[in-house]
Amino acid sequence: MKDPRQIASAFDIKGEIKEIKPLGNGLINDTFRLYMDGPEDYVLQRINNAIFQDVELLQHNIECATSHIRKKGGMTLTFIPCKATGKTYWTDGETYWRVSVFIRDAFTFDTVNPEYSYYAGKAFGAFEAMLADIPDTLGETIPDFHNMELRARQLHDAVKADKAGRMSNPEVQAILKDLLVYEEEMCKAERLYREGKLPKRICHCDTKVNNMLFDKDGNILCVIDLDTLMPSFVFSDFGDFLRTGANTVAEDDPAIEKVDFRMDIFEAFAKGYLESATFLTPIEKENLPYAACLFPYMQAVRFFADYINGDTYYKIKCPEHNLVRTRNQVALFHSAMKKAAGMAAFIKSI
Ligand code: GN1
Ligand code: MG
Repeated sequence: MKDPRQIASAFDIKGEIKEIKPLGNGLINDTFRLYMDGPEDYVLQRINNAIFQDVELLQHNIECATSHIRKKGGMTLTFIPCKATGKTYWTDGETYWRVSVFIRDAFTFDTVNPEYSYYAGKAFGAFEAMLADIPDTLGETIPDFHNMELRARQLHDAVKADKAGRMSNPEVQAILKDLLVYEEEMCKAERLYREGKLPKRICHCDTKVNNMLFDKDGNILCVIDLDTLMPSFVFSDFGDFLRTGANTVAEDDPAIEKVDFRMDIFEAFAKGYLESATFLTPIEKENLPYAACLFPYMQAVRFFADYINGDTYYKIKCPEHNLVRTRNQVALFHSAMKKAAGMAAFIKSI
């Protein structure tokens, strides 16, 4: 890696850099905070271009979306152009970097209570509503990112190749068998789309709890981590928030007996979301409980395929990390499935 200080100075930033420290806990990009002697601090990020292969498209999506939100008076991220090219990223042909303004006095959370969950629902619904009339065409920064049929195929390919020799483990076989039972049911969104019954809209596609900035009073400042902003089903944003927000424990907690899908979080989030996502069609609305089950399932499939492939996608902190994550997400999926009827009843009631 090149010196972050040198890279940062390629951007049109104000003041001198006092210090650079790692920031956040994303699983894909490397993120740093630039402490400046000027009025603003910045966030410097190395974009993982093995995963985001079209950085030009990625930054195009982000620039269009942030300027559209800003025009509507919403708060959003501000990216700094590169001095030499005027583009919002810098590259030496190998690595890709970008800089945005650091938002001060903001907090992120890895867990939420029902009150914050309601605000989050409102914020993500409002985010989608603001982008509903964006005039630009946005592309898929990771093609078929939340396509369950593709994710299922990738799991089958991983199993067949067994690159890391992990398929001989009986537990791995048992998890596979369990996941396969639900595969067809979980691919419902793609079928509805092919039948012309389900639209794609501009979605955030990584609505983890910690991708939202709050102020000290609990007001939502803005939605961050816009890399996966792309056309998708609304299920992405609804389901992925609950995957992290409604789980009683973190997605990689090994204590799977503690995993439970929290209905209080579901109800608060759904209420907020339905208040601001007023554009939803009846099919989208009635499938929100499916979305709440789909995302733990899809994430289980993704972590599991990565484990079988020998951990090439997600950053890991221990050799079994992806297996631990898989167990956790499978448990969450089963908990959500048990509560799906209750979720449907709640959605109907509001
Ligand atoms: C990745 O990097 P991070 O933590 O924001 C992943 C998400 C997963 C998530 C699981 C581009 O997001 O899709 O849900 O890890 N992002 C990408 O924690 O694959
Ligand atoms: Mg993130």
